[in-house]
Amino acid sequence: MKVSFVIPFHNEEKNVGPMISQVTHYAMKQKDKWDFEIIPVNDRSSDGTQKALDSIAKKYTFVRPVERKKDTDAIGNTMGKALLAGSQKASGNIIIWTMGDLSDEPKTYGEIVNKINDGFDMVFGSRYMPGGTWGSLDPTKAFLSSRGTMLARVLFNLPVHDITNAFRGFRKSILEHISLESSGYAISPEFAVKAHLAGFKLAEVPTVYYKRVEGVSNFKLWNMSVAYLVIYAKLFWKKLLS
Ligand SMILES: Nc1nc2c(ncn2[C@@H]2O[C@H](COP(=O)(O)OP(=O)(O)OP(=O)(O)O)[C@@H](O)[C@H]2O)c(=O)[nH]1
Ligand SMILES: [Mg+2]
Repeated sequence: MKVSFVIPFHNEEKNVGPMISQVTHYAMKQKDKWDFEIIPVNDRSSDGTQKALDSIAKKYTFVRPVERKKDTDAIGNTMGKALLAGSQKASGNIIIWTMGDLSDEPKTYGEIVNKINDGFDMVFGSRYMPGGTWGSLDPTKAFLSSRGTMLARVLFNLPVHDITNAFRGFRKSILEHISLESSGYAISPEFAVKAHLAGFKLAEVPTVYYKRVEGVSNFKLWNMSVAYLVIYAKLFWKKLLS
C-alpha cells in the first residue's frame, strides 16, 4: 500500500519546509504499514515557494513537486486544478489531500488510511462530526462551511458532516470514474457529492483545524459560497433528471 500526499501551495514560502517535514515525520513512523510519497503542487507563486520545493526535492526522492506556471481560470484561483494535477501524478493507491498552510492535524492521516482499509472509498477529516473541532477557524467561516455540508446532506442525503474542507483521503481509482469541473475550492464539495452519487462509500474521522500562522489566505468567502451553491444546483438538477 502506498499513500500519496498531495499538497497545494500558493505563496507559502514560510510554510513549505515545516509542512513537508510534518508530513514526512508522520509518514516515516508508518513505514512498517505503508509506503508514501509527497506531491507538492505550486502554481503562480511570486515568492520563494518553488525554490524551497526544489531544494527539498533534491534532498528527498519521495518529494515529487509539480510546478504549474500557466493558468487561464477566470476567478484566478486554481486550487482545484492543482489538487487534480497532483492526484494525476500520484503513484499511490491512496491519495490524501492536505493543505500547505499547516491547517490539518497529522494524526488524522493514519485514521483516514485505516478507514479506507476498512472498506470506505473516500474519508474526510471532519471538523463538524462529534469529536471534531474547527479549532482556531474564524467563527463566520466555520458557520458557513458547516452549513455548506448541511445543505448537501439535505439535497443529496450525504452521510458525512464536512465536505467543504479539502482535507480527505480516497482511493486513487475513484478518479477514473468521476470527472471534476470546479477549478477553485468548490472542488471539495463537488468531489464528495459526485463520489456519493456514483455509489462510492463515504466516511469521516474527527479532526481539528488549525488556522494558518504564516502567509495569507487565498479563500474568498463570498466567491466561494456562490461557487458552492452553483455546483450544488447543477448536481441537484442532474440528480432530478437522472
Ligand atoms: N497550487 C495552488 N495552491 C493554492 C491555490 N490557492 C490556494 N492554494 C493552497 O491551498 C491551501 C488552502 O488555501 P488557503 O488560502 O489556506 O485557504 P483556506 O485554508 O480555505 O483558507 P484559510 O482558512 O483562510 O486559511 C494552501 O496551502 C494554499 O497555499 C492555488 O491557486 N494554487
Ligand atoms: Mg488555510
